[in-house]
Amino acid sequence: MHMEINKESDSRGALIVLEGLDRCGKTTQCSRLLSHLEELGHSVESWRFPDRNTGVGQMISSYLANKSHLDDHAIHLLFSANRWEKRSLMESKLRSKTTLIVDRYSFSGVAFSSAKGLDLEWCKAPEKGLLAPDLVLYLDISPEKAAERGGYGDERYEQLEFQKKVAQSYRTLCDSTWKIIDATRPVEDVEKQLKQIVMECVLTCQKGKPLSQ
Ligand code: DGP
Ligand code: NA
Ligand code: NA
Repeated sequence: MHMEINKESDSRGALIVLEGLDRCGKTTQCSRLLSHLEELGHSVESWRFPDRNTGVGQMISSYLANKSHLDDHAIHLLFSANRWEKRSLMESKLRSKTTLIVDRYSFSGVAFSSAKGLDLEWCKAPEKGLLAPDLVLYLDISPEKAAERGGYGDERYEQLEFQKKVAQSYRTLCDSTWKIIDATRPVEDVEKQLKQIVMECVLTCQKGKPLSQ
């Protein structure tokens, strides 16, 4: 259950999250959405999690590159901490009317860790209190198709068998508020569909949809 933390009528930026398997096309779409909103004169930034630039982010990056090994619970909490360390900046950006297009958020945290077999509720707990997205766009592609796109790198999770488990976790997490986008369609078609949905959300937040956590 989300809790509202501002009054109706405060105009603000929108918190828009893109989720999906590795190689689903999120990063490309985030940058296209960013340019589109900029061209329309909106104040907008594109963010991503993990944010590898912080101290915690560097530990995550080293883990993903298989340069360090951490207990599954410990890395889960680091990913979550990486979102927590950006929370207050996130809130001030939104309140100062900047829209944030975010490449991965809490759902990645829960989907990837529960795919390893960690308890779902345990995985969700540290995410409680982070800002709730105004829109979750799920770029839907089968793990097999994503793998065919080529360019799984050599990071820890970029393996077909594991991605199949992640896809299953996302199916468990997904609810009726998510917009499921067919990510196997041509990039321009996906882009067009995303722009429409995003604009609607940006306008609703401009009009003063309450911020929740
Ligand atoms: P990306 O920079 O989007 O390619 O993400 C790096 C990898 O880390 C990718 O395989 C997805 C995974 N990931 C992203 N967020 C989380 C998280 O919060 N928890 C876990 N366990 N994995 C995550
Ligand atoms: Na990746
Ligand atoms: Na993350």
